[in-house]
Amino acid sequence: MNPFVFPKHANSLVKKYLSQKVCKALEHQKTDSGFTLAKAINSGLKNPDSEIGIYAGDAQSYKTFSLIFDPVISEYHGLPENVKHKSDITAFDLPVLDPEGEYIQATRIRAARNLKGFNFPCHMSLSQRRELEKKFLSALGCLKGNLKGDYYSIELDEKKWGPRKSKNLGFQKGDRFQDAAGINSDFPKSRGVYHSFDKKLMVWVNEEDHLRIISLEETSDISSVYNRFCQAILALNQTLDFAWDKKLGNLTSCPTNIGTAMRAGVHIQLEKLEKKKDTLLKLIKAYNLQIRGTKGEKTRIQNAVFDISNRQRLGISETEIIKNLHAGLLAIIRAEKNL
Ligand code: CIR
Repeated sequence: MNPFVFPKHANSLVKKYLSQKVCKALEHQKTDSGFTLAKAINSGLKNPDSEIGIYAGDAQSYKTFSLIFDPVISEYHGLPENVKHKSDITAFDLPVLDPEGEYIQATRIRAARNLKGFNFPCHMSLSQRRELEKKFLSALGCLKGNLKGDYYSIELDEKKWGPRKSKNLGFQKGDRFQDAAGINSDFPKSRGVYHSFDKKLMVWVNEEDHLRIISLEETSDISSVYNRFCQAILALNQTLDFAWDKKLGNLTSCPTNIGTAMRAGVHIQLEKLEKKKDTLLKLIKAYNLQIRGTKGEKTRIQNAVFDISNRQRLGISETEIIKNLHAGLLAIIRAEKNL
């Protein structure tokens, strides 16, 4: 008998692929750091509306529990199981999409990174988080030029102002999916945000992944945002050794983020296409993009402002993602203008 009982109406990928046979093969397995199948799938067990429902507790989870991770990855990323990942983080120029700012309000690129040899955030003790925070403080302190900035500890900020008044700088405590996975443990201890003095580079420390590196601007200049992103990643690569796999690319807590671990997107106001959802969805599909709510994942669309970003992160390079996003947004803006 399968010892894990998923909610009746759950429709997650983990429920779909955790057959009795797979369960039997994995239920007593552990990674070297002690991560188990029960911990990996707790989020899917507790949240009937999980789409995926599984998190990795360390880099080795992807190998130890490959019988469940591989089919989930294959279905989510829509790729054959034996695909090899490729990376290309090279700055280049593209025409500005919406120079008058009629549609695009902001552009943001983020990537997740986890340090090689350390447990991932759903499987970390406070002392491990403290050790990482120290390492990251020193690595971030080496950033130069336009990337130079300050680190704000959420822990100290909340101590001073209380959780409600803490500025948090966009860093939120994880949602109930992340909570059930264990990502929120000891929050807000050892959590923090680095931001460059011009506020165009942010780095979240000890969130869903060890690092979330974010380049952002309130413009539609994708090249400028991407070029800063490349600069930051390449600079951090000099001092930090990130968890990487030949086949899966960057290894992340959530299997939806592996590969480039990158989400590049815009906030775009599409008043006409909002009333022509079919046309918008066709374009989204054609360019392999995805729509999220105005305030992030699993939120509503407000004032016709869509968060549009790349859907594919595995088996495609960072540079290809940017070119594809640019082409897709051009087509979407053209369709909005023609309506
Ligand atoms: C879930 O399983 O639904 C959540 N843990 C979120 C998964 C990542 N989000 C996404 O693919 N849109």
